[in-house]
Amino acid sequence: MTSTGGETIAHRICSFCEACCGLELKLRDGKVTGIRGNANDVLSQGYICPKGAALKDLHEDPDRLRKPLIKRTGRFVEATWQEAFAEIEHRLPDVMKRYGRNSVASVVGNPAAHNFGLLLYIPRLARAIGSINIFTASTLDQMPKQLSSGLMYGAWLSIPVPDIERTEFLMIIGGNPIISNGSLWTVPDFRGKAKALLARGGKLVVVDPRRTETAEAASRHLFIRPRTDAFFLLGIVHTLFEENLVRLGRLEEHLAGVELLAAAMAPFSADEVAPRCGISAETIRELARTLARTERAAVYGRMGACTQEYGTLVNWLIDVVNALTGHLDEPGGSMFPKAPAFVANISGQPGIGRGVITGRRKNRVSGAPEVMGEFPIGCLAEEIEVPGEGQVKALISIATNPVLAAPNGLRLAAAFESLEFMVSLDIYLNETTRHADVILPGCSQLESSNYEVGLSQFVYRNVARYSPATLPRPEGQPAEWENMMRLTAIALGKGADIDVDKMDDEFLADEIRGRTSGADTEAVLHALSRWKGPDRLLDLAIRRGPYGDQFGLNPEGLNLEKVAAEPNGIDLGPLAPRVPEMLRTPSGKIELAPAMLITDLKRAEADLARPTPELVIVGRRQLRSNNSWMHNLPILAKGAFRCTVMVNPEDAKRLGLSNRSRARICCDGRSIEAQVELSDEMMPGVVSLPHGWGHDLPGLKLTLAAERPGANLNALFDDAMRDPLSGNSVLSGVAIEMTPIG
Ligand SMILES: Nc1nc2c(c(=O)[nH]1)N[C@H]1C(S)=C(S)[C@@H](COP(=O)(O)OP(=O)(O)OC[C@H]3O[C@@H](n4cnc5c(=O)[nH]c(N)nc54)[C@H](O)[C@@H]3O)O[C@H]1N2
Ligand SMILES: Nc1nc2c(c(=O)[nH]1)N[C@H]1C(S)=C(S)[C@@H](COP(=O)(O)OP(=O)(O)OC[C@H]3O[C@@H](n4cnc5c(=O)[nH]c(N)nc54)[C@H](O)[C@@H]3O)O[C@H]1N2
Ligand code: SF4
Ligand SMILES: [Mo]
Repeated sequence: MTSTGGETIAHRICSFCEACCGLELKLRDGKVTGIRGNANDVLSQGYICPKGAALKDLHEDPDRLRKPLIKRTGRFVEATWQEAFAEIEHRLPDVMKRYGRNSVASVVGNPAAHNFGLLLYIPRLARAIGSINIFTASTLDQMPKQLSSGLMYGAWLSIPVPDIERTEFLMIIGGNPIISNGSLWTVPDFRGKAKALLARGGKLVVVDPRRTETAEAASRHLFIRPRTDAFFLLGIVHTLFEENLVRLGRLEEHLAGVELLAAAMAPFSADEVAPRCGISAETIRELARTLARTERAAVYGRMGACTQEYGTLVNWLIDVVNALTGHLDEPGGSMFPKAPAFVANISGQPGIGRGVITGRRKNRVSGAPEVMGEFPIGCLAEEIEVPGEGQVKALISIATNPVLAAPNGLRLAAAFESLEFMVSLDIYLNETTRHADVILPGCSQLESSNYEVGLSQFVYRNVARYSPATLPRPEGQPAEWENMMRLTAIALGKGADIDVDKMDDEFLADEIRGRTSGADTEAVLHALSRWKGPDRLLDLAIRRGPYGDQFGLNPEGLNLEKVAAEPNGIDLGPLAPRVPEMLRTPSGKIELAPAMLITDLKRAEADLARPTPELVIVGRRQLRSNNSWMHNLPILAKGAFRCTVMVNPEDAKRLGLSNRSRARICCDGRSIEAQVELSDEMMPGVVSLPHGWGHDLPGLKLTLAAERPGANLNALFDDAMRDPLSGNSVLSGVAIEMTPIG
């Protein structure tokens, strides 16, 4: 922070989305007077989107909760922190005692991934509760990529990203980074980087059932029938083998399963798959040839590639194509970042590991396998509804709004209402938290320090950046990690009235003692003593990490003090090849043909000739929106109404729909109403509606959002529709019927 004439300049990383832009904030008298991109930030170089500036509106939003709420006879009343925790202590252990630990479920949402005070304290709380019932937004999002990466490279989050500054050819499947600003890929100012790619003679190809903003900026756009990407990619892989285009390069000795893979491709020639995906066999072959013959190329996929029943196959095949064309782990191809802290592929023995397994447990009602320690969020409602031993009776929701974000959200809402006890850690009284008995509000983002724990392994360039708290917390407001510790203490039977700092010390000492000898533990604790809470965990992780000072063994190395001293961040250089050092598979190789995926090809083969439904619906992200929770911020809510269903004019004619008319959208007896927007951006037979809307439920405190509530896309979907391997919900390409209203 620097101060002149009563004005202070502060820096922090925006944690609204994965781009992680560096912000420069102007402050006067404890108020934010301006926000812009930090031109000197080592990663984002001044880039900012409209949401970054909305941090001020969020901080000032009168609807943002500042005091805990307790529900008394059906109505929320403000309470002190002491009263709120006393209520939880009174009710949560009682449920655990009467019904067992598995009766308490936790559900964690997207902002927790961007808030290290929550994220780093989830494992402690989960262990204290000891329930198998853990659910997160990952199974609405990226679980297929985590599973395919885990199987191939041995760690769930070892996910390669395009080396965009050096590539000549980038193919994007089911992602719209100009709007989303990148996902499982931290790439601020994607538009600028795409422009630079085209300017140096490179090509950008977008495969999407909508001609998206990214497609508009690309050299080529291909419509694809939703949910058929596995077939499209199988056609490419088949062609690579058929035409002898496979070029393994440096990775050859590190790849296992190439022959098995080749044999498994037999049923999927470009001619066989083309009718299913709506992309011609000639185009599929031509793309395979281009990928194989271009020196520096990468294929990348995102939400559209994940939220389908073959999500794990699709995400595996993306990396298979990169590997077979010699572009995996190569400059200009798809590469593995090297994060400074917390990441599985920087710790333990390099080059080998235990790999990943799934299905160590099955969920009680429908037998879905656990993946990465959690069950599919699509199983949450049934676990609450179906009686029997292990039925969920209490819920802890952490920064999540599944009533709008998860399929069949209204079923979930009814299930939440039937719980004996629910506590929500959130900042709003919204569609999900209205069902809670106690809401514990997190502080404003500006009032806490932060570090992007997970995203630093998906960056287009390695960096170390830390955000100190910009403003002090209001008197009495705890940090979110302190709330997490207090909940942990309650679950452990220690009561709410613990000394949080002391308990945090004890946990940390135990965790360090597990890995070092007694005398070293004291020395390490002493070395970390200038930090508290998540900051202290961060200092420990950085110091032990690949760039760390190793507590003095590498005096030039990093620690939190050095990182915090650089408001613009520390540049750790472009991505560099990491295979085999980053592998954590038991074989020490990249598994190109994991048994689970080869077996799953049979399911795809049997489904090759499935007929195309007449009309399907897909989702759409928008620049001034972020999932379900930013529709209450004035700077973002202004302008044209955006929750419209885009329909191709040809389809509209057939269905009797006109621009701005209202339509009913039905799916298996569930229905919503939405405003029609005619658009030739849409592939015929496909309509698109954004998710995260539907703020017209009773009992919300979202004044502005409720003025233009929009429709809840997820109210249409069946929560049982999943990719059986990863448990990810199917949220795309779902067959619907559409009829005019009035
Ligand atoms: N149909 C369809 N559905 C989708 C998607 C889609 O593309 N199509 N996308 C899916 C994806 S990718 C995701 S990630 C999920 C998101 O699913 P969720 O994470 O469940 O939904 P969000 O809308 O992000 O809700 C975030 C919640 O966190 C609260 N919150 C915000 N900041 C904080 C904070 O600092 N502390 C605390 N304690 N709470 C906070 C907000 O008030 C809100 O209640 O939605 C999924 N749902
Ligand atoms: N402005 C804004 N930014 C965000 C978010 C937000 O809500 N708003 N959310 C954040 C989150 S949580 C995430 S996970 C990321 C997501 O980041 P992205 O995945 O880049 O964003 P989406 O807009 O969901 O892109 C999915 C694309 O897939 C297409 N699609 C749908 N079905 C299919 C299909 O079957 N096959 C193919 N090939 N394409 C298909 C859709 O038309 C859409 O263009 O964005 C993050 N950034
Ligand atoms: S793109 Fe926008 S929302 Fe995302 S980090 Fe940057 S400023 Fe924040
Ligand atoms: Mo997401």
